[in-house]
Amino acid sequence: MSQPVQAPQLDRTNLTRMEMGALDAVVNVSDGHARQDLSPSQGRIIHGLAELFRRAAGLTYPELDVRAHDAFFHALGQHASPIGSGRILSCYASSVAMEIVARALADTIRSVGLIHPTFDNIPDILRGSRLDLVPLDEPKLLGGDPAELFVPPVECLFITTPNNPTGAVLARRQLADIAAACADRDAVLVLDSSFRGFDRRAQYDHYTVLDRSGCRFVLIEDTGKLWPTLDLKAGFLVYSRNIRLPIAEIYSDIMLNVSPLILVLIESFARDAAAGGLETLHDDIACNRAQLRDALTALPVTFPDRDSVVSVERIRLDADLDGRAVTDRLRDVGVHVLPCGPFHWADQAEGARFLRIALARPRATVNAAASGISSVLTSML
Ligand code: EGV
Repeated sequence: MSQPVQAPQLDRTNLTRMEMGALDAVVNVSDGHARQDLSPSQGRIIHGLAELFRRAAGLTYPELDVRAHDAFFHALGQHASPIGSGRILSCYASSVAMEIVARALADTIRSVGLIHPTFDNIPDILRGSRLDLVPLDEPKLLGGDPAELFVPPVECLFITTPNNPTGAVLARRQLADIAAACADRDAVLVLDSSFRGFDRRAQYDHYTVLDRSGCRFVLIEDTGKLWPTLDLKAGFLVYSRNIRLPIAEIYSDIMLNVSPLILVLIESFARDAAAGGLETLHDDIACNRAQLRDALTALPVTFPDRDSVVSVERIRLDADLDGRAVTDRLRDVGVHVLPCGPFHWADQAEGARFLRIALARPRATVNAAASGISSVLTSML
């Protein structure tokens, strides 16, 4: 007799769908978007929004685009970025930039070495363009011999730095060595630096290092993680002169321009960041991180990313608890966090004991999350 067959459904849950489920939560420390309060000087920028709108309407798009690039890249130490060259393409979001890069890579490239773990929409986007992925373990990537990254052979390396969720940063020396290894092999080096604004150690001038190496490179930069602008943001897709990939062509399949209003907003927030706003942001994230760690000291958890200063924090469950089970129980009490399994896109079990907590939130939200985590863990032990 035939049974009604439960479709052997692949688990299509991904991190973003969990984040969507948290958008109406009482305590949402799920997504990595910037949801903290505006600082006083940021509040003044927003207060002047009508004037910004007039300025955006009165200048040409290329002018506004270059002004936003100039303010943003210089604020984050990227002084040798190709501002004004036409090789910085503004996108609605860094994920849109990534989709464009993936499609361009697929023109001539099959195999991509991708940092492991990392946020799961990156492997999903790359696989969407039928690229074959080889996991590159973060410690090996950030501290090992670059030659080993090409065993098995890959034609492209994709590295998120600072990484999400670990906050680990690719140091200048290692970047130079990896870029040289790519140049030797004519491989493309793609960096996703969406979280660099949080970490001074990631703000050395990457473009100087990459230009010197002569490698083919793509950088994806992001304004979206830093400032609480209600997701008014842009991703910037930057590429080397020698890229030999149809990036500009595919960009034009997807994008004409971003909103001029968003460009003037980015310019204003970037100038504020350069004039002390970045330090304020770093202090606020550090304070939220310290509050979270302090609130959980009595529990059997550890914080594996001791040096991380990005706007997310991993928690390791040292008791015999599954991250997914803890996430579910937390959701029942209105606290939304991410389980880390899906970040380990090639081996989810590796992430089973970790949770990720977003820190770009008002202090009260982080404190509420900490007390929810504390009581749920206590009840599960
Ligand atoms: C993070 C959400 C997308 C992503 C969030 C993120 N996913 N764009 N499909 O923006 O760390 O929570 O990167």
